[in-house]
Amino acid sequence: MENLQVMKSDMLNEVSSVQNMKAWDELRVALLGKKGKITEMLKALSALPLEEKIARGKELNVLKSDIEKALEDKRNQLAEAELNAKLQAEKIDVTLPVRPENQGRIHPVSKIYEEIVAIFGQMGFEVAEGPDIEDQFHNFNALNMPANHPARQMQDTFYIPNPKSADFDDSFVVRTHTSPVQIRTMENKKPPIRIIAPGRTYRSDYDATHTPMFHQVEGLVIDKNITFAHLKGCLYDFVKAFFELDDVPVRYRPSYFPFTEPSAEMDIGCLKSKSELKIGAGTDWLEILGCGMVHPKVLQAGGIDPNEYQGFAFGVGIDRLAMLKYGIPDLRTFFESDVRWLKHYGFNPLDFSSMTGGLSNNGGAAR
Ligand code: 2NL
Repeated sequence: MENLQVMKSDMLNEVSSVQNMKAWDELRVALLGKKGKITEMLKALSALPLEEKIARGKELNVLKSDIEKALEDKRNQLAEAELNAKLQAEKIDVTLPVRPENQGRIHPVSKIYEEIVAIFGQMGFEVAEGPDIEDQFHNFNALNMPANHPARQMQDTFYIPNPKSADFDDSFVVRTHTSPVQIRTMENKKPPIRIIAPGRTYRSDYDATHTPMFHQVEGLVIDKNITFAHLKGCLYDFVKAFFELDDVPVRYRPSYFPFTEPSAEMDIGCLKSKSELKIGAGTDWLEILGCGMVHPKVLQAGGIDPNEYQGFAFGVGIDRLAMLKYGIPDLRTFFESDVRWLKHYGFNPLDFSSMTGGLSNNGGAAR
């Protein structure tokens, strides 16, 4: 009968010289499979006399379990080597620059948003944010727009039912402007207040210059002795910075908003021709934004004493500014997520907007 010690060391040598999973499996079958070497030896036990059967059986079982253990260790070793080889082969250098054809683009609305934040940020304004879904107090009542005010009419405002109340006055709205953010700021902060509230707003309207979701920035300044002159100076500086011009003719036309008194619309000088719109020169005027002195009732609704404090506020459409600054004719294309459109009108993500490093960098879209 074969010497089991010699046989075992031969088998262990075979196991350790296996190079891959295929060879490993073949060896496992050759040793422990149905017709494997060890299996055959175990089968042969039945022909032996009892004494020998017991002694040889013990030895064979030890051999079998040692080989099984060696095979298991080898399998783990091969699996680890295989994984390492795969990781090595699939290694990518994440520090490499993106291929130009795969590079993302910054949406014109995001670009204008960044520019506006940069301009007002340098003037000392903070950015305030609030919920898109509002109660009617913050969206309407606090802004001197009581129930039955025409602006609350169903055709403009998207209402959301209140599951806890059947009373229509308790229903919510998706905010029709970012003013409720400013009401919430007045409720929570003591003057002086200097904030801009940029964000999404919603009205039921749809054509080349109106989409049901659009973007607005409102600004609010509240302190002692704030006058209309502060408003004019602030907005004049804003339009010069925004259009990147040393001087821009501006004029204010009387207007009406429920939340400001007096109210005005600000125009800037421009030249309109068939093919072009030139900002900053010429005999035409272009409406840019609405503004005014905060109505005493609005200050009161925000918990601020109008006998002690005054404020000015303004509101400007971000999408409209983007259309103007970059010559984009149809607002609806802003929200179609067409990658070709974004490639054409979008901006390089690495061109940050700042007041010291150039607002729009290339003076236009990076193409
Ligand atoms: C426009 C006009 C405006 C405001 C928004 C405002 C907010 C508070 C108090 C007073 Cl909390 N006013 N916002 C004021 C004047 C005009 O927006 O045409 N926007 C596109």
